[in-house]
Amino acid sequence: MSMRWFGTGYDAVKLWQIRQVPGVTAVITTLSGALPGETWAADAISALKAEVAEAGLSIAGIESVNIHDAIKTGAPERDQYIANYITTLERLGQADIHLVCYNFMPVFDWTRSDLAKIRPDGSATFSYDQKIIDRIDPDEMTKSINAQSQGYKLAGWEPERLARLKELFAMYKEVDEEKLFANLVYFLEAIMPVCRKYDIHMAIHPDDPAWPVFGLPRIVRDKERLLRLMNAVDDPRNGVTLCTGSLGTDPENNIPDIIKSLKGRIPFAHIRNLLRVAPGVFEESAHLSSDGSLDMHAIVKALYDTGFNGVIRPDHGRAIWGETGMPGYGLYDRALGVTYLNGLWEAVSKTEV
Ligand code: DNO
Repeated sequence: MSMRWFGTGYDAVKLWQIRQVPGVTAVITTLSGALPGETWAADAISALKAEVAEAGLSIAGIESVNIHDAIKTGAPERDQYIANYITTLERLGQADIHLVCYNFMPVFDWTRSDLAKIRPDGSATFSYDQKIIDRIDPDEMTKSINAQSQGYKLAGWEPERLARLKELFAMYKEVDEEKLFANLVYFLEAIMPVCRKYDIHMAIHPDDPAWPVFGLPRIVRDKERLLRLMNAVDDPRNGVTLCTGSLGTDPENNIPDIIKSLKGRIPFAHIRNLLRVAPGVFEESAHLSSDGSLDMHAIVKALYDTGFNGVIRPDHGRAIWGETGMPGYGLYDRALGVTYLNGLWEAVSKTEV
């Protein structure tokens, strides 16, 4: 059981606080200042490791080592960026880090229309309404997300990269689903040797939400596409971050069934609930099954039944109890999520069949 931590200077939550959440022994972290495409310095990785160890925790994995758009679009300079990525993986492997989460979403990482929707209980949460997204352009959405970030750098929303939005969209003009898929396979094949050498499990994060946004292709969003990717590069180190909150946006996705079909290929799980309000409209609920649309017991049970032994973390939390901080990543609601997930895991593992 782990929690995500963005690093000193980037995260309002402190390592010592995470250390006190029952059952949490590790963090999922990243070099928050690194831009996609950069090679990570070995001493920066060791400093991060030492800081986490100093707090009595370990690094369970990296979320994320982000992928440069040249790799996603298959631009001529992709090989250079893949070489940089391989160097970063080598250095992570040498630092005894064996799990890397990444995504292959064009231009944007996760998308939401509101980062502080007030729920009936007064908590604030992330929400999404396709009608709102359809009314605004990508530039407006970027401005709106950054305006709601409370001064924090949000993962995937690097202002440096998104300042070049028009250029980014132009890069994807000729990239459809098939091309994006082929570029992903090209990337995975190129990095598999280093992953094998250091036993690094790559865990692709599903598209969030699980459908195309702003006309950009999305290829990691349902069972069929996930299995196609697993078969295309059939190595256990080509795996999936089972993110229930992302896959769960599409009511057609049966998550326990997806978990079963991905047996052995899920090194990392983000477990979170959401409430589907109407087609294309959802909000992030508390983790509890009864608060949202997903059956969290069935999800945890499917993980248990398939022998899941990877890293698990709660996902976004609502802002509760007056906490201020990075939207989605406060301490309180995520800690409640941990406790609930630990309870489910204990119950499932002690139930005789
Ligand atoms: C948002 C996160 C994503 C995720 C990336 C993985 O809160 O779920 O930013 O970390 O898509 O690369």
